[in-house]
Amino acid sequence: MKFFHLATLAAAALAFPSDNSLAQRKTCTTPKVRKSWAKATAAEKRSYINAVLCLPTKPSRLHVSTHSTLYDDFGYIHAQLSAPQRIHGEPVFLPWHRYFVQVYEDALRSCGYTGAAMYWDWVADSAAPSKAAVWDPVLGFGGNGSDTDVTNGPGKLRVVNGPFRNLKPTYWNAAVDPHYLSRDWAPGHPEGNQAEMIGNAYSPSVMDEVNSWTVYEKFHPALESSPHGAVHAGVGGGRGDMGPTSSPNDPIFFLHHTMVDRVWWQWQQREPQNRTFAYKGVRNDGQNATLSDVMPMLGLAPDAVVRDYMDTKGGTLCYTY
Ligand SMILES: *[C@@H]1O[C@H](CO)[C@@H](O)[C@H](O)[C@H]1NC(C)=O
Ligand SMILES: *[C@@H]1O[C@H](CO)[C@@H](O)[C@H](O)[C@H]1NC(C)=O
Ligand SMILES: *[C@@H]1O[C@H](CO)[C@@H](O)[C@H](O)[C@H]1NC(C)=O
Ligand SMILES: [Cu+2]
Repeated sequence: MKFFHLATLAAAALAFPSDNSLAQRKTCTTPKVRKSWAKATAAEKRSYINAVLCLPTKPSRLHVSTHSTLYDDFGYIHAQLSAPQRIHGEPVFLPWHRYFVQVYEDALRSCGYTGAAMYWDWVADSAAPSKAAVWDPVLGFGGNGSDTDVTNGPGKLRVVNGPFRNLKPTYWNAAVDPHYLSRDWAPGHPEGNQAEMIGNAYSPSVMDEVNSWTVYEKFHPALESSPHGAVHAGVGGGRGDMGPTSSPNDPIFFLHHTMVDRVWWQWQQREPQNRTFAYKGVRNDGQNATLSDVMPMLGLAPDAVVRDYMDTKGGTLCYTY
């Protein structure tokens, strides 16, 4: 926006939380622009993939298992924070995953990546998710797992193509269980009116319903349950890494969650004065959620306060879509 009406400024001042206390609010003058994978250049994709492949060469920040690396820290803490459940099924779902994606982007940067996080626009691909550019075997994440490859043993379908075919995550849920990256794309059931990879649950018409909610306490659960959950189930199936609580094992997790974040950001942008700091609902411990709630990151990064992750161009964040 080039200029602001006085009235808009006044409304923003009113909506801005009075107890905002972040010690040093940085100014965000040149936000990074997060792109769709399908629209990124080949050089950008290569650079992203190479940074992902560098993560397993970096030491774990958590040192909880002798096997694990910085790559594994993400699956590990996501699993730890999911049992008991502290990051899903409650209002913190959106800001916690926004923070988590940022921590990952910063980790990629420590591996030489200079771009921003990227997203998989699964709404655009919902009619034929298996054909999406993100699954490209050269400039993408590889495809469905194989049910003939036996290197993983039963129960996990190894991804045998693409740059991540030799990636070996350490955890499955919270247990040490080294295995090759796995996927089990849900097949369609035409007779049950279900599309391949459950694409019918993240179609444009489903998104219209999600986006029609005007308050956070309705919008958040609608986004988390159907589109978000269906992408996990559609990619992970019963025998893939996107299913269990260690789902950040699959590098597509971060493109999925950047898309979830983009849907939230677009919703916030529709009425920025009212929605940037809109945050409401009941926590899993029965208390009402507040902007002062703390988001745990278990040593991978500092714990953070929800308020500082509501505005993608304020607090510690500086990006847009
Ligand atoms: C993914 O692969 C598994 C194992 O071969 C198969 O059962 C499933 O139908 C495949 N999914 C899709 C959408 O092709
Ligand atoms: C914010 O919400 C109020 C009350 O629901 C509404 O009257 C107003 O139009 C909204 N402001 C903007 C900028 O949309
Ligand atoms: C949560 O807030 C509502 C009002 O919005 C109030 O009625 C309820 O008692 C609060 N619950 C708790 C546990 O504080
Ligand atoms: Cu999650």
